[in-house]
Amino acid sequence: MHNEHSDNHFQSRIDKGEHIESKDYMPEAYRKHLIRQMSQHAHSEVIGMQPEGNWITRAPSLRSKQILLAKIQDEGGHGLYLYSAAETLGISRTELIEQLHSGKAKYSNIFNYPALNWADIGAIGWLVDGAAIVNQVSLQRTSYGPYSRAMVRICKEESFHQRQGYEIMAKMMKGTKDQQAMAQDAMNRWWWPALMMFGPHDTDSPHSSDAVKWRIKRETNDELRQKFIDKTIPQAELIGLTVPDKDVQLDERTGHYKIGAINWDEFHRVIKGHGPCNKQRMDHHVFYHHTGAWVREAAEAYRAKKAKKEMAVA
Ligand code: FAQ
Repeated sequence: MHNEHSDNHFQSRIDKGEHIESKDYMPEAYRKHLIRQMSQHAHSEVIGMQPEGNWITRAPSLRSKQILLAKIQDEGGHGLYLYSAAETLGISRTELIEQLHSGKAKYSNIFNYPALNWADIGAIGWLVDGAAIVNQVSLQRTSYGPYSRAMVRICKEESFHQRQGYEIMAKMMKGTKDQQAMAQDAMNRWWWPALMMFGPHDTDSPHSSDAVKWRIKRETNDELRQKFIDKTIPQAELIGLTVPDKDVQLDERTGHYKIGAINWDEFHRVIKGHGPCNKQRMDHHVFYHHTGAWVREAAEAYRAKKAKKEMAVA
């Protein structure tokens, strides 16, 4: 059903701050917008397990290994909540994965950079999860009910992730000169890509006007990026790290930090598939998706057998 009356009623529900649920009327463009964003969010969580997974066997202590394992496991779980929430919009998991493999669906720019050493695990937790939280806290108030509820749960786990990363960085900054240099080097490499996670500037963001009108986005790309910058620079200074930006300065009048220009050429190159690790990340996902086909088949066979048994009892 599609008519002007339904669209007006839908928009008035959004304007009143009501949640839209999966069986409620929604314009097709709203549904498509959500499938795009939520599936890309889900893919990011799952692809995001790769750079960190690389360090599980090389974590420097049993404690740090346990913490990293728990964090990565959470990320897999976040992907599952988000795929399930996206499926309530009438698309199957199989289609979503096909879109990832064909390149139709993106995932976050940030996971196309390599995790070269243990300090990178600190930088990922602190900066990448830190940026993710700022975005996701805002998305807790997004207009689509299943997405909003997934975000509430994800945010609780994400704040532990950010602290895991900051603890690693703080510890390294209290260590030897070499450890301090490693932490600074990781900060230098992850700072700018983390700022790009919030997407292009508002003036160059094609999806923002619909997203704001439909309250999918409650704050804009630039507003959220600024929040992250204002929160993170004092954290860096507290442990003795330098922000790799010669133009950064605190505007005493507004209380906000001003930063130098972001390299948008790099951002576009990376999201078009030409970052340092795009090929590696996708090859890995495709390989294990196919290798794991028997697990999905076994789960399906188990489900069918159980359903048959229940039918027999009833
Ligand atoms: N990377 O018009 P806009 C995590 C694309 S957190 C790649 O501004 P929109 C946790 C965008 O898709 C990371 N592509 O788009 C974790 C669009 O292209 P399309 C995931 C990007 O949607 C931590 C085009 O540029 N979080 O995984 C990016 O209104 C550690 C134009 O952009 C989320 O996904 C980017 N950064 O705003 C896991 C949050 N930015 O689709 C493991 C939910 C933009 O037309 C370890 N998503 N593009 O082909 C959002 O809030 C929004 O989708 C934005 C982009 C803000 C990311």
